[in-house]
Amino acid sequence: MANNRTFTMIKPDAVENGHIGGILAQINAAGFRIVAMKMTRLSSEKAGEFYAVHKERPFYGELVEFMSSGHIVAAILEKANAVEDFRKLIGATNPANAEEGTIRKKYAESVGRNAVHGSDSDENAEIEGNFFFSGLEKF
Ligand code: 3AN
Repeated sequence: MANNRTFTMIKPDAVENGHIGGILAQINAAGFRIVAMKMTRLSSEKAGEFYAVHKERPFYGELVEFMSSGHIVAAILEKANAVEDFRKLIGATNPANAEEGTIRKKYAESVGRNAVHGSDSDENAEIEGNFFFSGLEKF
């Protein structure tokens, strides 16, 4: 199968709790190549834009506040079947339902503070990656 790409963020909870290294090691061990990566912080305006698809959901305000509360690490990852395999690696949105050994099972605190983001489709991976990275920043 041809390689394709997904987009991830290590969220403020995991950055603050010192899990950048552990999460990146698990991502590398699972065979993903890092195409682009940066540590940054979202303003509430930018976080709102990134999560605009969830605007009508009851947790939107909480999500935007949390995602702009601290630093995040954004990255584009490449591998065969990247989107689906990465979602398996991170586990269910709610860590209480995530399988043993998944990133969210190990590092997430709750459904809101759930350590990592993973794109849900090839199309969104492209949109989300382009939200953070220019063509000159992707390798
Ligand atoms: P996923 O990130 O697993 O695709 P989505 O797309 O349903 O999950 O939700 C987007 C983000 O919104 C999640 N990563 C999580 O941080 C947050 N979220 C989802 N459900 C809730 C909830 N019930 N309460 C607070 N935050 C939530």
